[in-house]
Amino acid sequence: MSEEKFLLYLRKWIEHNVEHNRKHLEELRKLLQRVREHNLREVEAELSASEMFMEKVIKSLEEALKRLTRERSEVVTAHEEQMLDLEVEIDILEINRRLADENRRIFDEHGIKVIDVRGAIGSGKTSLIEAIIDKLKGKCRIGVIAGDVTTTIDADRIRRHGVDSICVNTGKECHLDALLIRKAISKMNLPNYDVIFIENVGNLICPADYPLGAHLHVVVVSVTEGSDMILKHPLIFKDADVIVINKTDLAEEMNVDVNKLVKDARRANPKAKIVTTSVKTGRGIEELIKALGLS
Ligand SMILES: Nc1nc2c(ncn2[C@@H]2O[C@H](COP(=O)(O)OP(=O)(O)OP(=O)(O)O)[C@@H](O)[C@H]2O)c(=O)[nH]1
Ligand SMILES: [Mg+2]
Repeated sequence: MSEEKFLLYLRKWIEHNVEHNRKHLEELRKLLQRVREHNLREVEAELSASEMFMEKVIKSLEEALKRLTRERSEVVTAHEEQMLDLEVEIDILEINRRLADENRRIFDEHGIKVIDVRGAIGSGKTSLIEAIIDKLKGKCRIGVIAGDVTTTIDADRIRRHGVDSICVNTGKECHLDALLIRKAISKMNLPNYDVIFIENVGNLICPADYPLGAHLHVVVVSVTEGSDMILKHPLIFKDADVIVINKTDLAEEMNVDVNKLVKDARRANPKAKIVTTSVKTGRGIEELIKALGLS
């Protein structure tokens, strides 16, 4: 096939597929509307993601068509692969943001306050949630979505306090995402809850890029991670509403200055409420409940 013929064939193929995908997208949107009317949340989550991927496919095909009409030297650049990676990542973050907005809408419809608990591995996220549950028993109806890489250990711990807990395993991912949360809430009877805690996967980097639709973000660090955890991971603290410095009972033993951690937290995010806690002694738990607006 001559180059001229190939280019003509390619153009036709792209045009055909743009049209074809547009029709499918239109059909999908109509079905999605009906899925929403029937309140099929888990199906809706998957179809919403498909809708966004199809939009992306159409956009890429249209872009390819545009590029076909330009000089070929402009089409290929030295940084093509990097740009592609970047574009894919930006798209995934955008898709996550849109799903997070939809999650927020669902939570708001049910009048549920949702708290995303982020923090370092082993810093005490589950322990703090357990302590809060015990204090608020009978005062508000709590549900927990417990994110973990593989096990159900945290969800099992929470259930032992008489509270429903949905376990979300991320496989090898270092953060929860809005689609996983949508799937989790589709398994919950939302009118049963006033507050839902989401325990994110233990990590101080990845969860910052993946909003879940929560109303409040808590970040937990503990003195056992040393004196510089906050300085080393400033980004995750930037959008925290509440910063918790936990395991203060071990500060002396660890030779860590809690006041220094408080100062670092204040510098990383001057607007956040900062609470120092010890689940072991009970220090700061009431203050934390107040900071979360749950008292
Ligand atoms: N001494 C002391 N130990 C604590 C405190 N809070 C939690 N721990 C202990 O620290 C360990 C880890 O606590 P978890 O609550 O499982 O921590 P986590 O952040 O949920 O851990 P991952 O979900 O694995 O990231 C457990 O052995 C807890 O008993 C505290 O304030 N003081
Ligand atoms: Mg945990």
